[in-house]
Amino acid sequence: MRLYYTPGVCSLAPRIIACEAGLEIEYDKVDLKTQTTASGRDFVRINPKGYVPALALRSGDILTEVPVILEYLADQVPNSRLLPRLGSLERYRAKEWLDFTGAELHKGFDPLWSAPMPPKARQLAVLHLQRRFSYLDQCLRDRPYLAGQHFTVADAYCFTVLSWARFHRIDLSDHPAVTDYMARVAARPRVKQALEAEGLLAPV
Ligand SMILES: N[C@@H](CCC(=O)N[C@@H](CS)C(=O)NCC(=O)O)C(=O)O
Repeated sequence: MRLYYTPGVCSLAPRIIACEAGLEIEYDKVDLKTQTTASGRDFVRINPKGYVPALALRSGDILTEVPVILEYLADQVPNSRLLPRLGSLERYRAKEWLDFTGAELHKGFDPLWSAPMPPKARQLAVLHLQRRFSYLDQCLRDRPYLAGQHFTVADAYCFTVLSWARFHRIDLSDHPAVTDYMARVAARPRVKQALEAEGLLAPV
């Protein structure tokens, strides 16, 4: 398999899961501006949607969309607990978190990437995100990970998206359970491995 990625963006989530699951994957870096890959491929021919991540399967098929790629990767290693058993309520809970992360958090950040942004519009976008963070904070007060006691694909995605708060200078100090959660996930050895591979670990 080959993952098309850009450092630090949402494609970090599948890399984290590949590391957590011990999957052997090739990586090809995408320059989103030029739509070319480090290996010289035309990315639009790989994913006509023009965004990362895209996962090339051994069959030659291409999978896109973060939640789908994460589910596919977790299902390659069914005993890894990265997603609960297919058909169980716990599986739907984990998918509920995946969808919340995609639709409410990931897309909540979208307006902030478009520069320049009028201050009022930025303020509204941040306020909207802060409401979602408050909900997240309540949920994380009684459990270490989104879906319960075990780290799942939803945590890889949520951690990746929440890490953008620092870049956008969004204060998370009103959400202590969220900041503890971020530290907990960042301390996982395989998460560190993924961050290091994308050059995202701050020098000590
Ligand atoms: N719905 C897509 C969203 C992917 C997405 O927003 N990717 C961003 C990086 S986080 C991107 O490549 N943006 C470049 C663009 O849209 O041109 C998914 O779940 O994979």
